[in-house]
Amino acid sequence: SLPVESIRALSDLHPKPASLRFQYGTAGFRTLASVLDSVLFRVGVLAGLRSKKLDGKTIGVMVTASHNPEQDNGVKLVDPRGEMLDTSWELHATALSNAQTTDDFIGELEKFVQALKIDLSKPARVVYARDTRPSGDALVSSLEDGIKAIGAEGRNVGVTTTPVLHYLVRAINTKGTKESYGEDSEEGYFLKLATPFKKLVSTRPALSPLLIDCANGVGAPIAERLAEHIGTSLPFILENASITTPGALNNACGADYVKTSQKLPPSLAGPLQPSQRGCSLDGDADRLMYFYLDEQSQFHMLDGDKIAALVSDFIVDLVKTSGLDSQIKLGVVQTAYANGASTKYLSERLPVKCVPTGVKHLHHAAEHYNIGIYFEANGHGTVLFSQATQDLLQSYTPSTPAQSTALDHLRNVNQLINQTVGDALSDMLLVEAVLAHRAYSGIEWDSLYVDLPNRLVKVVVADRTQFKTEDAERRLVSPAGLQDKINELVRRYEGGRSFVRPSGTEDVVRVYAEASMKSQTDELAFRVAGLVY
Ligand code: NG1
Ligand code: ZN
Repeated sequence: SLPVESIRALSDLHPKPASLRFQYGTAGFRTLASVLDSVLFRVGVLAGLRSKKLDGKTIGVMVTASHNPEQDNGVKLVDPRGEMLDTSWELHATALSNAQTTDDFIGELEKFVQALKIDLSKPARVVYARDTRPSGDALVSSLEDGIKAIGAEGRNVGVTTTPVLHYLVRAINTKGTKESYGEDSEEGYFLKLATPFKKLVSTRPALSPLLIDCANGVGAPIAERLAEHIGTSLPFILENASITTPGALNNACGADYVKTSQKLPPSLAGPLQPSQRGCSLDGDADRLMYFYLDEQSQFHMLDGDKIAALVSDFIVDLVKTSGLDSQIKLGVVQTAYANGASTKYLSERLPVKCVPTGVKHLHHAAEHYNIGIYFEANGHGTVLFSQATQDLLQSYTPSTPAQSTALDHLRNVNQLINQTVGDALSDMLLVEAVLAHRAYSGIEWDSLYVDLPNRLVKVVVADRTQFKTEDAERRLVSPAGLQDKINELVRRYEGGRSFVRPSGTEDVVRVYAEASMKSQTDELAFRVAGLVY
């Protein structure tokens, strides 16, 4: 039965603030750090129960608020294969976090254990980490109380990136099996990335130094250690690496700043030389944006869609050259936020599917291909190789030297990619390897297609739950009649496209617009926003 006494004693130390309602959304729980104490405690208990439900497999817990401001924090659970928490458990997490008193919490737990038939005699294991936020330490202590209350075994990884934690969960759970993912340590992670990267670029001319904007977050120390493993094959120049300066995290820097403002972070105006490649990580290093300044010092952004185009082309070519194109089916998954020009470019080359916002939707859709490539425009993405495809890559015997080389490259690409979740550092090495093979500079990569001007605006509304969508969020079904008005407006703009959806992470409605000309795009976005407001 439940260790009620231990849960009660510890739960009383972590009371839920009255009047607050929490929600496990697309990015877990995320809000002001100062109100998250009870949530962290309860997530600790829940992680233990999830582990028991899955026969003692290790569950991950990441304490981060990614690209959000420094005063925010958040927490999300990671399932045994390193993937996002199963959707059905999001509701359980929400329910448990909102129980008002300790008694309510224990009552909810008892109902829940019974309904899901959780065998409490099973062992429970939880591995956890946090980003660099000053609030992280105390929140981890609350989490540890929860892990202790349910009698689970905890392993603290300390301060690391979200993708490293996902990697560790998979590595721990596949240890000693044929699907082994590598050593279950940060060292194992560095080797997983560095070894195939060095092989991939070994036959290519040396890469010029890459400037990395670390968003003043946890990407900085992890990139610094990765650099030691990568050595001279790719020199890193780390910028915005001040992880102890109060208020610096994600402030006017990082991947979200670049994508949202479509500007170079002001701090990089000196360090970034014309023609040099630069990239930005977000606060937990799971998003990546590239950019460069041209000879006129004009800023050019290469977002998740451009990464998808670059990487897809490369993998399509390798599959073809290796002679495996009849056996390996590729596909790309995007959301409605993908630039229309990228969708057009990709659709001419391979199947493209559009799904609702949220990594879990992209990830699951990508699993339907032998090799599934997914990237959100904001720079979060990865490439999934099915187990059968990985087995095929191992067993296949090439019949020409060209096939053999392509096969080696494919194996290394497979190895280099963190397939559990979008990983800025893994994706960055992948991009660099492709650029080396293509002999592309930023300019050549950028010219694969020309982005349509686009604009994203937030609208604060009285009740965002009134906004309901269909067709992968591209059409509103509620409020009634609104979509017709949007269509009416869009028709008046050349190359116009616009859609409206409620955010899953903020209390706002987002309006996206695209058109052939910049001025028209802004006008369309603001007119649609006017309809919504
Ligand atoms: P919402 O707030 O639901 O739009 C945002 C991003 C998503 C995803 C999640 C999770 C945009 C427009 N939306 O979701 O792509 O990254 O956060 O972090 O970028
Ligand atoms: Zn992030």
